[in-house]
Amino acid sequence: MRIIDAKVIVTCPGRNFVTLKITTDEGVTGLGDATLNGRELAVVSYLRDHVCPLLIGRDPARIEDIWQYLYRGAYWRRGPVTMTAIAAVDTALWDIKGKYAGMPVYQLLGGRSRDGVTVYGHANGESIPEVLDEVARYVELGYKAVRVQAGVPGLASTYGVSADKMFYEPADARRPTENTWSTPQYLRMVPELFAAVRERFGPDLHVLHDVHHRLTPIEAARLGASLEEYHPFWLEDPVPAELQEGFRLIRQQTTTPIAVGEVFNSIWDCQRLITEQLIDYIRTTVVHAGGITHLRRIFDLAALHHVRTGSHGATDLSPVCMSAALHVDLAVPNFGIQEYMRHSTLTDEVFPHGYRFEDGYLHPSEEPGLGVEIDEELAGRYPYDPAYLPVNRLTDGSMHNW
Ligand code: EZ4
Ligand code: CO
Repeated sequence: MRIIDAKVIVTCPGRNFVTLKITTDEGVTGLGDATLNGRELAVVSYLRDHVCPLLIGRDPARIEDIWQYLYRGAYWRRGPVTMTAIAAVDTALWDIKGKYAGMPVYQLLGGRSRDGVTVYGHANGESIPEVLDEVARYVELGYKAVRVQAGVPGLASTYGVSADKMFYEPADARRPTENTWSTPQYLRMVPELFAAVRERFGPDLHVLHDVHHRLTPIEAARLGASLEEYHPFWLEDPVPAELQEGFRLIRQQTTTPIAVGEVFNSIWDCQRLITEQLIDYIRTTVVHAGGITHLRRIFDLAALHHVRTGSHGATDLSPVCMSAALHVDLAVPNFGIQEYMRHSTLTDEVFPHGYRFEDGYLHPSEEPGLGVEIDEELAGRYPYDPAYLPVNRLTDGSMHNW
């Protein structure tokens, strides 16, 4: 079998998605997500100009060899653009292998380790009572786990809070929206939010929260300690992780579980965090961490060190990535939880897929491969529309993490 075509498809059914489609001489096709929110066209060029020409004529069955060829062969290793491009190729090749074998991809990864994939949804609101009503909506839908994000009193807008509740979309403007940030006001609000959620929903619901990289280690330690009595499922991205050492300080001060990794691209970004047990959940995902092949490597390292998985699953990760993530989630021994932000109906129409939500769990498709396709005709009707993620400034105007 040989690869005869590798095509990059850019579409914007409400938000931008980049998809790689690989075709073999036997007419088997595979898809890989290549979406890098706010920087999409860099990956498009990396694939179109530098990777697709190298794929033609290769044996698509040699997934590991092609991964190594693209990783080592670039000379310039790692980084979000490179690793997203490699991920797209890798994911498409797993899709092809599954179709060729006549099996869903999770079977090729060792078969199911569980009945379904526990997912968490996003409840958000400007005020705490508004968030509680949103949590109720998710509980009603059957979710066992919910992430809670509330507006910070005194600040005009905050990460994680949006008007469109079910389809949160932060990349919302042609120029980055400017948000304002105040750590003291935020640190007062979050324990109040958790107290209110526990009071209304009791002890069983899994409650998560995303700090989105906006604290220092000592601030995160204080927040983690102040939430312990409400036993959060996890505190996500408490600090930026370029300095992996920073997590040790948090760890020494609180038993609140820590999750990090949605912006990581490789095992090297989390090696120390995992081997020194400085985190509880690793959030790397298929599209931004080198595909199924590399993600599996990260998750295996994590399994050795009592770290469980909690892959990123925001709306900017396409249904192709979500399908791939579910196959990995179903198979790995150390699965923890999967983020699941629903895609819009239009996105689901552009990417017809067989995975389904039922009673708090997602179930991957049983079709051969990943069980997701792209309607190219429909995709073609929605051309690329540039959109940026917001930026954050402190009240005095200093740039901060968004
Ligand atoms: O801000 O995916 O946990 N989820 C998140 C997301 C990220 C977006 C960035 O593109 O942090 O909402
Ligand atoms: Co996050």
